[in-house]
Amino acid sequence: MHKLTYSQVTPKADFLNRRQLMAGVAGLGLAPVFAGHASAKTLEFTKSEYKVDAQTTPQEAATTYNNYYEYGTGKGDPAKYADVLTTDPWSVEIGGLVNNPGNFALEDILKDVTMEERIYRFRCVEAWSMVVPWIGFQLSDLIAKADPMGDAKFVAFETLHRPDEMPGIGWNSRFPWPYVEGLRLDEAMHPLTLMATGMYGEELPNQNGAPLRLVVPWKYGFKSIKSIVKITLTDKEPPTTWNRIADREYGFYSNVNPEVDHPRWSQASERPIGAGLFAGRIPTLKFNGYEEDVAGLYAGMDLRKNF
Ligand SMILES: Nc1nc2c(c(=O)[nH]1)N[C@H]1C(S)=C(S)[C@@H](COP(=O)(O)O)O[C@H]1N2
Ligand SMILES: [Mo]
Repeated sequence: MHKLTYSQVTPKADFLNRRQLMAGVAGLGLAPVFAGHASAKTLEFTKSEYKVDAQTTPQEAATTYNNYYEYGTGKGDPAKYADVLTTDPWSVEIGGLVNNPGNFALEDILKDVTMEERIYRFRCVEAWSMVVPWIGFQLSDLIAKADPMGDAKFVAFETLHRPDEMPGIGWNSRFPWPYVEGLRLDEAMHPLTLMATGMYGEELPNQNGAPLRLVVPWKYGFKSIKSIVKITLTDKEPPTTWNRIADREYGFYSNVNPEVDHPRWSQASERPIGAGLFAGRIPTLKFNGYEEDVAGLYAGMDLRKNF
């Protein structure tokens, strides 16, 4: 038998509202409900207009079925092993073609950004998907502060490389660590592109990329790089980890596209994680449902090659 957790019954946002209500009425202690997430701090944020009309993935599923190869290749490995990561203190080095480079403490970065909850679809290239209530700020806020130079065209991202707190680095020593990703500057500046520090009303669990990860909802999940320590503005397309490993399978753009199959499997449909035993596959949407917002970024490009 499966233990039914609260998040499977009521989406977390409703729960938080109810909790506020109840606290106002009777000050009830609801700590037992949080038993599984006792150490997670709740965050302050405003709700945003970016909210898909779909059933949110249960928190339990989104935090136990993960890809984070620094903690192993099994879906359950990150939840098992990522606890050891030290996420405080944390700083992000911002450099390259910017007028305000520097090494910034995360707490300072977070002082002057607008934190929002956004419920986004999330589609892994492996043909599974989730609907996640992220908490974060627009990457454009951060890049604007860095003040890109005129010749900056791309943004490169790098994950922390700390082998003694990332056992998967040793288990998979042929992998080209550290994990790196990149976006074109206009993609990075798009209002949908989020830097997340939380999900489900709480700080990001380590397995989901604490303390700071990228979320690009119209691209395959591997673009959404976790535990970022370095952001570099460049004039050349930066290398990306999965493209380095298999360039025939994982391109730089990697926009979700049901019409362009992966060389080894179809991308026409996807398996919603945590939707229940009898939930079937659902059709995959072009640009993961964000076509209206982002198709303009790729005007004139051949989307069939734009994998
Ligand atoms: N540093 C790093 N970032 C990463 C990965 C990884 O292995 N290492 N996996 C990527 C992949 S393939 C996916 S699908 C998402 C998974 O995010 P989630 O575990 O929060 O669902 O993280 C992406 N970011
Ligand atoms: Mo993925």
